[in-house]
Amino acid sequence: MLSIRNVKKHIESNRNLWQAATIPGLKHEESRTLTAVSHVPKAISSTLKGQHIELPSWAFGNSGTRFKVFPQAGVPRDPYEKVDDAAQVHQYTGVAPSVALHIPWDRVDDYADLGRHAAERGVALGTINSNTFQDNDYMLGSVCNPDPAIRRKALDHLLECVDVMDATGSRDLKLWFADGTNYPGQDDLRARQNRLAEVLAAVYGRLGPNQRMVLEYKLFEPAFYSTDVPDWGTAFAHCLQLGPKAKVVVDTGHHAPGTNIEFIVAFLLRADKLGAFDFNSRFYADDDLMVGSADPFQLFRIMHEVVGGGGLEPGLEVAFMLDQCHNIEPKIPGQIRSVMNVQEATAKALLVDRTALAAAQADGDVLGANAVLMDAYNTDVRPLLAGIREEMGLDPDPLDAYRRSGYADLIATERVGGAQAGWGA
Ligand code: RM4
Ligand code: MN
Repeated sequence: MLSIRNVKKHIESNRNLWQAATIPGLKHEESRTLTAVSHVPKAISSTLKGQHIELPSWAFGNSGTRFKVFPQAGVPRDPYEKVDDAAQVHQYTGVAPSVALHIPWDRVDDYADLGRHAAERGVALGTINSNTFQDNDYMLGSVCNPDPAIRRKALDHLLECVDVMDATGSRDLKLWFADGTNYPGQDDLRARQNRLAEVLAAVYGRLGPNQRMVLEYKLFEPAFYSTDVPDWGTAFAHCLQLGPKAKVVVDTGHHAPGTNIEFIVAFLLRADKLGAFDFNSRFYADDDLMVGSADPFQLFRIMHEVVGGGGLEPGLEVAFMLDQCHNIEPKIPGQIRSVMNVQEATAKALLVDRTALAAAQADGDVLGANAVLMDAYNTDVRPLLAGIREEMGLDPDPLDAYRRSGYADLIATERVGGAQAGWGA
């Protein structure tokens, strides 16, 4: 068992050095020696080494708000170049070995060829994201639209996505529906649920034995009055009715302010219905900022529930994905930073002394239990992760290694001409 005690002992014995680390000018190398990998149990370091964080292809394309998209130099022009950029993130972090595609943004003639290209770069194609929100026909909804012909069109797109999964070998189809209404009375809320259930059942029936569908909910936007899959309860109820191959996606930006997301995570894990995360940060609504940037404590609390619920164990098959947009920051370093933020939250969650926590909880020791959690959260795990990277043959500082590689200049010089990718290509 850990660990936090050992780490604490170690911190104690290095108190002087530890304090010195806060003095400006101390070299990275010196502070890195503070919490060495040797101070945590093997099980923790091997879990961290085996972590799998999936990257979204669209994070590498141009994005912005409805007011302005600021293009960046070197942005990919096609899915092949998006895969190249995603592979950079994996090259320097070692824990981002797959990239999710968005159809039709990432439509190619030959998916097997794109898969080979990814494999050559050391990554795999991951989750297939459907898109039923950008066609003129979908103004009043896609799978919940009152017009059966439009529902059929949406269903055909979802079935096409499963064809893509067959070609790419992807396990998961991610469904997010922009469906909803803007005005009371605009449509029949119950009828829309029936339409949704009907389409979901048709897609579910098309899934192969090793394929799953993961259903994402979102409180509002683009619809402002009612949304057809607005919360985890609605997604959970549909998934429960569909069967074991249907699970819920928790996008961390898709809740009302103040929602206890870790409770949702704990609940879904307990019910074996947590399929995936879409990680990002929000201050206000669905901001799609870098995960762990707005509220690292919340991310830790989520990862604490993941660890407690066995969500990091391979058998549970929870997909950890990023769903972000880098509107003003460079995209590849933005993804690297995000992966590191998830790693840090995971490491802290793994450091929680669960035996001490359980004992304090059983004793009704409110402050003691809280202290166990806070001890783990307040541990600086950066030296530990740097050491783990070194053991994996990586540079301990992924962002600096990427910067030194010159890749950003290379793509800015080489990727001239053509249309830069964005939401729509
Ligand atoms: C949605 C949702 C989906 C993502 C799209 C681009 O808000 O989060 O996961 O595919 O945005
Ligand atoms: Mn999402």
